[in-house]
Amino acid sequence: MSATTFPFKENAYTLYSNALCPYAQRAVRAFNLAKVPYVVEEIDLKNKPDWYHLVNPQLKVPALRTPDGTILIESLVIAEFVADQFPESGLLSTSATERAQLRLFIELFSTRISPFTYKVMTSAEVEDQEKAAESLLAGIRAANDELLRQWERPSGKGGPFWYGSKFGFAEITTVSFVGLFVGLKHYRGFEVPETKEYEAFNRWKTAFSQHPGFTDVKPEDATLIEAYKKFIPASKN
Ligand SMILES: N[C@@H](CCC(=O)N[C@@H](CS)C(=O)NCC(=O)O)C(=O)O
Repeated sequence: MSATTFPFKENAYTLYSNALCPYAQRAVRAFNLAKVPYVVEEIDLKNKPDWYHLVNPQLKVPALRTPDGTILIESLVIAEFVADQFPESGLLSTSATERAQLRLFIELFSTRISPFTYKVMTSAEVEDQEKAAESLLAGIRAANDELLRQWERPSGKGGPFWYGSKFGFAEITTVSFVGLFVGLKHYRGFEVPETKEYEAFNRWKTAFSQHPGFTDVKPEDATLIEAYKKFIPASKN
């Protein structure tokens, strides 16, 4: 018989999540940094509970049930909801211009960084891996240049985070994808060069890598490497 109800905590935020999912980590970081209490319902992606379609018909994590029973899906939607619902957290600017500028940075990760991160891992042929790595580096250089532009703006305050000294919405929505680079290094020997054109990106990465907003949620490197095995084609492994 199919499920007719699903677990949630009354009068609380219930986050359906998976600790290894870089998208779900956006939602977790948003709640942690906004200092809003929530409960996690950990979803085993290899063996999803039969009730999960009632929460998210797309069967993906993250999903959120708010105290009034509203269900939200999609990591960016959830992270933005948390920032907007708790404006005192200061996670996201209320200026339309500043939000648009930040949106472009997030978009860069969605279109020019994370797809190629996965492609470097999933490509079987070395030639395809190298092509994907070139595209990935171009995306990282674009992010580098966006950081430089932002740090010149009043809201950038010279860095090292998007909003100066504050680990905020830019980091909440992007750092888990840089976290995937652990797999790239292990399986493909890929590293971001230490040259001038990557200097701002590396400065940003060094800063967020030491911040609890990143470290409190990041799984152990060995756990990530094991999890990313699934992306590496067996014949070339
Ligand atoms: N666009 C979605 C992507 C979420 C996503 O792809 N989550 C993965 C895990 S990282 C998932 O739940 N996949 C379903 C599965 O593994 O069956 C978001 O931003 O929330």
